[in-house]
Amino acid sequence: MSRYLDMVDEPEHVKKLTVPQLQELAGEIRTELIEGLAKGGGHLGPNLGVVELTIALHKVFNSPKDKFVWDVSHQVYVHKLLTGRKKRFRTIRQTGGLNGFALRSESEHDSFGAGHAGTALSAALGMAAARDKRGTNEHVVCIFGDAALTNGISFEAMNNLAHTTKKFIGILNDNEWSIAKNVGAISGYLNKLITNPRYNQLAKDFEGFVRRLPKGDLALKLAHRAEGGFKGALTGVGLQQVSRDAEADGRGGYGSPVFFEEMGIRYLGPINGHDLPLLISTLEFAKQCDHPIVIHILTQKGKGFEAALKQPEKFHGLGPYNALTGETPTVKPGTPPMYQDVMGQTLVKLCQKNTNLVGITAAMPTGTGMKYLEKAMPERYYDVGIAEEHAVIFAAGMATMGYRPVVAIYSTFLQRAYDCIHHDVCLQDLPVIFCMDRAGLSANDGPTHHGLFDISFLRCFPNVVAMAPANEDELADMMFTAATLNHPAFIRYPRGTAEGVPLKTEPQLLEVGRAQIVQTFANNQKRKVALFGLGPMNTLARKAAGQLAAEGFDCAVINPRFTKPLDGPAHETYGHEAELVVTIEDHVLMGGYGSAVLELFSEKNVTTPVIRIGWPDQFVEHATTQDELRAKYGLSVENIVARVKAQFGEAPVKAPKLIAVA
Ligand SMILES: Cc1ncc(C[n+]2csc(CCOP(=O)(O)OP(=O)(O)O)c2C)c(N)n1
Repeated sequence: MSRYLDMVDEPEHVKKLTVPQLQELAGEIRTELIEGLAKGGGHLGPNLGVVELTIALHKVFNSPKDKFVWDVSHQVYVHKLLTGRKKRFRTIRQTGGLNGFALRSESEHDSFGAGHAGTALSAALGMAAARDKRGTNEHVVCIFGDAALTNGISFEAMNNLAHTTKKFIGILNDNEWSIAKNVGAISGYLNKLITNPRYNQLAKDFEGFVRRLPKGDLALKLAHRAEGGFKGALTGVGLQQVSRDAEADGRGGYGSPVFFEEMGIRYLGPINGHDLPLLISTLEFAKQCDHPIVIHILTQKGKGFEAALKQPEKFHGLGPYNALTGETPTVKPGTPPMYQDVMGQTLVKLCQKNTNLVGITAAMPTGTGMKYLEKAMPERYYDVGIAEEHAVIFAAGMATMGYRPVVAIYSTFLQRAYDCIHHDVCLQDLPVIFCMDRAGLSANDGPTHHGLFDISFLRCFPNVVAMAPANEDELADMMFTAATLNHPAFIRYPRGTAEGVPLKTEPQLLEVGRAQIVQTFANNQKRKVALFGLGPMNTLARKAAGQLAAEGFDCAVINPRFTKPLDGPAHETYGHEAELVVTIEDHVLMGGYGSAVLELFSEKNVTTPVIRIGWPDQFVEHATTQDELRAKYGLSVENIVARVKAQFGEAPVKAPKLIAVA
């Protein structure tokens, strides 16, 4: 039997279907999501939750003229299916395939790119302001989650909203989950709002109202009731209710929409976000509003897939799984641990001995490994929500009171807190320890998630101690060392499994600014090459050294450990002794570790040629695996060997693509 999904490829096809047909389409889309993502993984749970919403949006609005702005945009898979990308859907997050987020260059229907949380309200408001300025009439619809709402930028936008435009539609997609369970006062507030019996009654009245209207009548009725009618009643009830409910429970009342209303934003809801006819009617209503409006919809993350409903955190974003049972492959025995787990378990150990240590995460307890501390010592653990700037300044505050906060944030999300690192931590020289997970390539998430810039943006700040462990054991040593420092300390380590080296029972103190000489020159009269491999790239350096030795080179291998302060003597000595220096880093070349080496060489008059291996001056795309991108961009043993040989005038055995220095 043919499916509606087979007939639907563009928004105009959605518009042609009746509501019952669209309801069937919703089921088919869920099946496509569950089956289509099983092989490569992706953000299954969030997308299963927005199926009806996305269909309703395309039924009611006219994309790309009307603009949809999705916060984080990990929930745009259904939107991709309905906007001409259905045939390529199963390539999502794979090499050459669709990106896992909204991407302006991918489709005219992706009006704003994202991957980081909290940007949608500002971007959408900017679009609305531009529309008003140029005098056109398109709608701007901003879809943001209950966790995205906790982000500071969202509030900055709301503060600015009502006096910037009169025409703005916000959709608060509330599923009560961030990646983990949503935390904090806003989440508590939304919960109060949902459970407030009075407001629920109001939502029901509204549902009844829109449902009773015959098709086509809605706009007319609403136009007639524009000021004194239903909308006014909503506001009135909301405002009145505050004082009454404050008396009722003595704590400031049940939730009331007064928060939004006081911001000048009309609040509507909460309504069932899986009720397609109701969504369609409500969006039609919103279209007529002459006032900024927020529609609060309640959805279920993982709706339609039992396994995802049971484990919303796991199914927020995951790798391959069984499309029937939701089971994921078991980890093969002997697989090295994940860096994030080593960080979390080490932190617990360190906390047991050092009572000044505390852990802070910005809504990523599992991704960063902070969950271990949460479980072991909940009183030493803080989840501040999706609020990286706050996390950093909060840590700075704790540091002034004698604590050693360990802030674990992905490298890419830490960019959000750049000024806080400068102004609140480094300038005051506070001993905050930053564990920067996902530093380096984050292959299938793509450019929004690659953590390729932190060495550059950190090493220009005074007081910084910046490190990169070559393996998991060294990560533990660096965390231990950082806890003894009286300066801001940054440790960068990559996504995924570690190197598989044994962990010492007790971490060891490292000398700050001292590199590790992994292999010194043999002094065997062969051509001397010094390979400086930073972090896990040291494995590449060692492998390249092995191959080069077989081809007539005398190689030294150095593990720099510190990008700031650099080990001046080690770099100088090996720089002078070698005929060629190679630096290798999982970071952009511009301003990175190799650049720091060049600066040092320039100061110390080391004139030996330097080949820098790293990422070029461009945003690197997504791919199925890290290895594919590394091979493409020359972060491979093969390319290192070829470039060394080319430097000495030897043709490479095979000709890999040589990457020019940025
Ligand atoms: C600045 C930033 N910090 C952290 C993240 C990681 N992250 C991605 S989605 C997400 C949760 C979003 O929750 P919500 O906004 O409620 O949307 P839902 O997934 O529930 O639909 C988080 C924390 C991010 N993308 N950006």
